[in-house]
Amino acid sequence: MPNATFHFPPDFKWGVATASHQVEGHNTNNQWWAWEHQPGRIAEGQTSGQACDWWLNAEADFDRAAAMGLTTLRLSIEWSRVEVAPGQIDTAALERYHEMLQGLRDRGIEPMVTLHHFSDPLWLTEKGGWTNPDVVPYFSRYVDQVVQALGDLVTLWCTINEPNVYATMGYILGKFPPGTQHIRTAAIVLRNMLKAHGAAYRTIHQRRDDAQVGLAHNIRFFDPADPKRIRDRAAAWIQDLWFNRTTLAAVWQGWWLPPLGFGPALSVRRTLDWVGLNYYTRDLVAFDRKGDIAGLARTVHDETAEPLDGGYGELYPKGLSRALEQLARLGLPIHITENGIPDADDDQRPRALLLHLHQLWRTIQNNVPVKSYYHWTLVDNFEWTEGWTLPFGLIELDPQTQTRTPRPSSDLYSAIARGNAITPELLDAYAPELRPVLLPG
Ligand code: IFM
Repeated sequence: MPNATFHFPPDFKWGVATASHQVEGHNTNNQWWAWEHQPGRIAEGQTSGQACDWWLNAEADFDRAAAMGLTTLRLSIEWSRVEVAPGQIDTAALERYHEMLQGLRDRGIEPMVTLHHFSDPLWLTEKGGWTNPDVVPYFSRYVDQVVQALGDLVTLWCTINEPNVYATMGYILGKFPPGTQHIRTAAIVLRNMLKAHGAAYRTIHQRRDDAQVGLAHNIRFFDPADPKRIRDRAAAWIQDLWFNRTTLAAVWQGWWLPPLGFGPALSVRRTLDWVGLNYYTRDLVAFDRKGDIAGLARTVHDETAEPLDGGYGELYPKGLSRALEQLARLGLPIHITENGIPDADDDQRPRALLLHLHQLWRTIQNNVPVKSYYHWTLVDNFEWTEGWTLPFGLIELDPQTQTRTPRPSSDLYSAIARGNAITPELLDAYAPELRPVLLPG
């Protein structure tokens, strides 16, 4: 099939994903702002500052998304703006979010709203953050306020972004606030996040019959560095259990897996109307008692694979179809809530985008019900511990001047979204080396 076009389903949606702290600017009332201002926490001592200026002018980027032909956009609500102190709601902040969501609707863009994406109000941190079991009712109380205020404009709700990443980075690797390295605390945090998800699921449905509620789960593959070494296989299995399996076992099967516990998780069972996949890369795992992964292992990379910039991992598009096939077993609609790579000069992104979307197309042909794809991200934004050094945007941003410069990938993505297909012409124009790979013969 040397000239085949890969068509996506007629109702498929194309979008981009963002998060409040990464784009809004001046989120001074959360734990990330405090963390950024401690010496040595962020690459090159950078801070989020004005970020992408969305609090004042998200609409300019909504115009860009609409001009690209995108039909959906995922953003998050900043808890620390909405609930400035325990139980104290800032109605002006909710009004601003309402205005932003109306702005998306007016441009023909359906919003997906995330309720928690890594940032916590400082008052919550002072109460122990997600280690405190009271976080479950606190989160529901905040969610209830948001759904009352914004529910007329939102159907797609994402309760929590990547609970596994939040718990791993903040409580095992110590790279995110609060910088803890303690597995038992990480397990408490993840368990509380999943309970909070379950409670929020019910809260949202109590307010809105039309709501479709899910969470964004990051799947990362942990394959043994040497499949013949039983200790590599065991170390990979443990990482896979912790990172990939515990979350869905709880919120879908209704079962706590170690180290979260062992036994029924009835309060959170079946609390998904859809499942979100954030997919980026995979690790090869070598058993190593002196390794940086909890004294269990170290990560190595496939020497034949293309490395991603900034040590972000390896280019592994096949992982997208592997992850989707795993999620398909849940029997739920799937949204790809994030996928992208860091690439300042855009020399890798067009190829990576085409390879990932080809894997997506193949998976959809096998009747896996994927409904939408959200590229991470529209405009370079504040990449947490990596600051501004890992640019994921289709559009380049100079955070000092707020100048935006579209990268070639933004035209490619726009053409795919508008045509709802990958055509041979796009392959030839953006990654001719892929033609023999994707269109052999
Ligand atoms: O920027 C992050 C996002 O906040 C969560 N998922 C991964 C992205 C890229 O690292």
